[in-house]
This record gives sequence, structure tokens and C-alpha cells, in this order.
Amino acid sequence: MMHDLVISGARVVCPGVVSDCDIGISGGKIVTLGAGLEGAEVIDAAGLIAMPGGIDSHVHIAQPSGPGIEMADDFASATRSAACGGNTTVMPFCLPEAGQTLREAVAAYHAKAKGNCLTDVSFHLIVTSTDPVTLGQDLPALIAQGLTSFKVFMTYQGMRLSDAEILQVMDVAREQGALTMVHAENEDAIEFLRDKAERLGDTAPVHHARTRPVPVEREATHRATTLAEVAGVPVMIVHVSNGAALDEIQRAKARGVQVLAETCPQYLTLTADDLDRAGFDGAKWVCSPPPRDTAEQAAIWAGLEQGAFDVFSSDHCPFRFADPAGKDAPGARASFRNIPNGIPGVETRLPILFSEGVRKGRISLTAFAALTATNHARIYGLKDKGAIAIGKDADIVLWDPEAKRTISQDILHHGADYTPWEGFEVTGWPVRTILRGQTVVQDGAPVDSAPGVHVAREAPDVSR
Ligand code: DUC
Ligand code: ZN
Ligand code: ZN
Repeated sequence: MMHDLVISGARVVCPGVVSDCDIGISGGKIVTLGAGLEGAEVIDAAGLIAMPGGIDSHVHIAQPSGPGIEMADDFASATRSAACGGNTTVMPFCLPEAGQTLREAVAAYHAKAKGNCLTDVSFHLIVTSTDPVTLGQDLPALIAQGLTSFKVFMTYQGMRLSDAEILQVMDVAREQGALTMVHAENEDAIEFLRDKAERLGDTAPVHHARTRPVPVEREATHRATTLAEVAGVPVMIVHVSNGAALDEIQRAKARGVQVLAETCPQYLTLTADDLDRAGFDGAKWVCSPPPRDTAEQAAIWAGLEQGAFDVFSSDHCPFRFADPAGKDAPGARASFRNIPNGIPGVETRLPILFSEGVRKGRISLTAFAALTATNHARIYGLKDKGAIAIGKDADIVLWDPEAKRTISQDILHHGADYTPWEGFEVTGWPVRTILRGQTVVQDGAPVDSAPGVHVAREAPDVSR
């Protein structure tokens, strides 16, 4: 059988097993795994590892972020950066602007993404309102269109939902077979600490971390899992930053609650000390939850090694540093309160986990593929994606496991003007990214096209 494309000679990371075989691709799908395959085009991948293309199920792209504030990435730059970092699908959130319905917001995001993407894209929703139109009409209609997951916030004035509202939203998720994702931090506790810090003149970026300490996240994690228990739904706790919050998740699971958990590179490799750098520089590391300390990093690593986490995402949420529409927003130097929350990371997520996790012997290649692609597809209902297996989309990334890179703004492709990992050394780098059989990044350089499309999803497996 003649294939459109054969990837030959790689170590191939299939679900649960690594195999030395060729990958035969036709019509954008993986159709054969075997030896000596024939193809119209053959990629000699000797010495490389073939992995399922990364799925980053937690990114923010061109998201409204307040008056005068602009995210550093549009869909072109975010997906270019994602593809160069070995990803083939990203899952951004649709957040309604003031006065916009959820359906209008989704239409606006589709318009921004269409024709501009180097990876495939599949939207989550953010639910900030529980009015009858949102819960009774928009949410069911959008879930039916394949936007089968949404995030709610327990923090941020204007975005947070009360416990009563979260229960209402979870009830819609239960009825419609969708998955609720929760940002778990206790807003009242943060506000109490933030007011106090400002009264004391503690306004530098590091106080962002000090006013969102571990108990703030631990309590909210307990509450979120308890609300899911009461509503009788599964829940995804996103961006878990510390061992105490992870303990709450494990306790809820032991009670029989279906809790899924996500963590991110910042909680493995950064600390609150990064926010304490000289002058205003710490603003580069302001994100929520904040990076903690080395003991919490160890707790998150232990969770990853023991299978306590389902997915590893970037929470890419980029703002330029030297920009009044970014980190240097009006009032940001006067108080950390005004610094936009979020850091870029869609391009560095996979190399950091490969280097720190696989190369350092903490996790296996198959665990890496599960945490960075396969589980994202299974959990969020991307039925054609996430694995090197017959019938799946040919979304594949070839890794040079020996390539050494020093992460630096100079080598990245995002729209931000810095990386929080400047100077971080990694071993292993994605050298070729293939989306549905088409090469979109070769030798670190993106091709000049935009083949990415929006992918509607099935119901999440845990919600069916
Ligand atoms: N939560 C996120 O998930 N991303 C950026 C900011 C935030 O608070
Ligand atoms: Zn969040
Ligand atoms: Zn996020």
C-alpha cells in the first residue's frame, strides 16, 4: 500500500507502549503502523522520537483583559508559538466582553481564529453569569455545538461566581453532559490580604504571591470538589499549584467524587522568589495561582510521578512586559493589584516537561504523551486526536531527545516580549510538527500557512 506520507525509523510513543515502527499516513490520518512502509513522501526520523502532537487544553488567546489591556498573542502568533513548541491543538477560552452574550462571544472568537491558525483549535467557554439566557439557552446550544467544557472562577471581581451560582452552572453541566473546570482561589480571603498589604505599603509584585497563599487555594479546592459532590458532577480543578490543594483533590476522590486535576510548568520550575526580583521585573512572573516554593514544587512533581494529575497544560496567558497595555499597565507599579495576571508558556510547556520529567527519569515517555496529549483528548472529547494509533488524525511531533537549548526570548515565536524561563536549559526539543499529515514546523521554523481549523468535541468521557 502506498501512503501519502511515511515517518520511518523513529521510536514511536503509542498509548502505553513505545515501539520501533513506521507510521503510514494517508488522507491526514494514521492508517498503518508497521515495518517497511511505502510512501509518496518519506521522512527519515532515525534517532528521533515520534509523539502525539501536544494538546494544550488551557490557553488564553486574544482574551478581553480589561480596559486598555491587550493580550500579547492573537491566534496567528499563539498557534505559531504552540506549533513551534510541538503542539497540534490548543484549547483557548471564550470570555464574553461586557454586554456580550456567550453565543456572541463564541462567534467573535471564531471570527478571530478562522484562517489564522497553525494548529487546530477547540474552544472552551468561561461562564461569568447565571442569567436565564446564559444557563437556559446559550450554554445548552453551545454544548450541543461541541463546546463541551467551561470554566468558572471563584476569584476575580466581575468574573467570580458564588457557591450558589456554581451549583446552578454545574447542574447545567450535569443535564447537558459537559465538564466544569474550576479556578479555585478564595476571593474574599485574597481581598482581605490584598487590602492589608496595600495599607502597609507592600505593593511590589512579590505581594501578588504573598496575598494569594496556599490556604486560599486549598480552601477553594475543597469547596469546589464539595460543590461537585453536591451537584453530582465531575469537575476539573485547573492549575493546581501546591500539595495541600492536591491533598484536597485526593480526599475528594477517596469519597468517590470524580475529580480531574491539571498542573502547569510554572508550578514545577518557578517560585515566588521570581516575583521578588529587583524593581518591577517580578511582574513578569505574576500569574494566579502564583508559583510557590521548592517544597510545593516537590509535592507537584510527586503528584505527577504518582498519576495524581490527569493533564499538564501551560495556562498560556501572555502580556508584554514593557507595555502599558501589558504588565506595565496604569497603576501596576503603584500596586501589584493592577498587574495583569498571566504568563506566556505555550511554546515551552513540552520541552520543560520532557527535559525535567522524561530526561531526568521522573516520568516515562508514555506518561509524557498521556499528560500532554492523550488525556486531554480523552477528557475533553477530541475523539480523533491525542494518540499515535490507527484511525487518529496524523498529529505528530518529532523530538530530538538529545538537542540542547537554552530557553530564551530570541528562540520563541509568541507575541510576548519576554519568557519567564529566560536562561533555562533543556535537553530535548521538538524539531518537526505535523498537523493532519502536513508539516507545519520544520527545524524550528513555522511554515507560512494556516491549515488549523476549529474542532467540535464530543461530550467529555467523564460526563457521558
Ligand atoms: N487564571 C487562568 O487560568 N489563567 C490566567 C489567569 C488566571 O487567573
Ligand atoms: Zn484560572
Ligand atoms: Zn488560565
